[in-house]
Amino acid sequence: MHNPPDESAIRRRAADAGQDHVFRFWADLSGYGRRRLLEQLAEIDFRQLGRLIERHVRHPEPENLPADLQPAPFIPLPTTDAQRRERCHMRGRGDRLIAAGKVAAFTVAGGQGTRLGYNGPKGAFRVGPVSERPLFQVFAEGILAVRRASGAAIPWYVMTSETNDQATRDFFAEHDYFGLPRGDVLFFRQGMMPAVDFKGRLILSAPDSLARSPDGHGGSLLALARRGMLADMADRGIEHISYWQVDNPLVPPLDPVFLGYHADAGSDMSSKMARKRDPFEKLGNFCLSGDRLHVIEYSDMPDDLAEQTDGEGRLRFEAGSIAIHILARRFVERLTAGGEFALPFHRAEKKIPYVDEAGETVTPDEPNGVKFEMFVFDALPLAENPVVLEIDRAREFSPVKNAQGEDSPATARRDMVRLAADRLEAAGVAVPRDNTGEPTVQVEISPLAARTGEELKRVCADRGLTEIAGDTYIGPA
Ligand code: UD2
Repeated sequence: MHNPPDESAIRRRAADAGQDHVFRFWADLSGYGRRRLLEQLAEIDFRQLGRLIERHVRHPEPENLPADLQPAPFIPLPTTDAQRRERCHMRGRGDRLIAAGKVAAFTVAGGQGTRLGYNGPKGAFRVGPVSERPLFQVFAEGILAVRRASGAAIPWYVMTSETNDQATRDFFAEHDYFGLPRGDVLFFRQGMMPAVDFKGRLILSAPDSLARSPDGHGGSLLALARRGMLADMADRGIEHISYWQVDNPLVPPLDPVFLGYHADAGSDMSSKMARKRDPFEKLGNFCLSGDRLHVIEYSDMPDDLAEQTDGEGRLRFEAGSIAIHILARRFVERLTAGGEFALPFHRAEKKIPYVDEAGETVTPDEPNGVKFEMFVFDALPLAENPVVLEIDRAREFSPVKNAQGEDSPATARRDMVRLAADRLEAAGVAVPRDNTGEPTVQVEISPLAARTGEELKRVCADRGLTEIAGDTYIGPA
């Protein structure tokens, strides 16, 4: 049980910070409402909030970009036999790490999924083009398939936030953890940050509640430490954390090649990259400043840099971040040990529902305030020996972000089908296509049926599958 919050101390702190307007409905609040408001205020670090308001609200300046930005080097997709042999060697190394039980899976799923407009945790979104498997099941099956192949227990850490924690836990419980051992799926909540208006005043979303939002995926590193997850990892002998976002159904949850490169370099934090489709694709940009690796978010990248090309007309800053990383557990421990957490907050102007003087909730049409978020890639400049590995986006990246258009359920399903069709053809199974090469049927493969090309060949032979006639899900036997 928590102790009841100390009303007078909290009121004093809020008043000292010039934020006592949040008590304006106090006389009308129930005991429950009063407690709720006090608990939310008790969590606020007013010193830090004051600094953020000064820096990002009272005297906002554009993001401080280093002046010497250069394109970051990366390990390209293999085109020579030597490069293919190297990837093969790294795969062996990564496979050994997985089999030795040194690798954990980690999904950040605390976001609010506002753009998709889906009501529920995004991981519950049914993305499977034929099976309608939810995103969480797609990941769970990927992990389960690696567990079976390697014989290793692979814990899966799932970061939620206050807004979706219970719904996420319930969803996993209802689905019996998708076949994973209950004790190897660990949920924990990230921190929340209060939002402020353009004068730097805390916003009430209800008479008894502050407008708050998750503190960004950068908050995941702090939450891993604060919620005891790093300690749990240490107990289990985990050394490397395979990190991805809940919105990407194509992600291989544990990629031995990537792990191999990461371990071989002695990297603190490694990243996957895809070549940007165009200068303004909504991907962070891998850059160097001095000898430090940075990701400059698309919205902060000056247009003239984004558009620069080399002598052959290729984008100079072509390396896009697809938000897949491996973190060394010890690196996260170092970043979060004592003192102040090193990652900066960024400012985002948002439309934030608020209560008016009459206590009615108003949803504004224009941004009316500022949210504060940390980004996980801001850990990269602090990382030693960071590796950036190019991947084939057709095989690994197709996020579900928007309800329609680019990066939507439709494009993610299309890319899942394309990948399955390519794999089936490589396994000798005919797939009907139209004259642009697009499959004319929906096909989907579960990694529990076939993880590798060899397995797919065998499964198709066993099931007597030589051609795909209609929509087909190759699921677990
Ligand atoms: C992110 C990257 C972008 C690119 C792209 C690839 C940022 C700022 N940009 O863009 O560079 O790599 O992804 O898909 O990250 N999340 C939390 N807690 C939070 C906020 C977000 O868990 O407080 C999770 C969220 O559930 C989702 C992921 O982080 O899994 C992405 O967040 P986003 O949708 O805000 O990032 P986006 O699409 O702008």
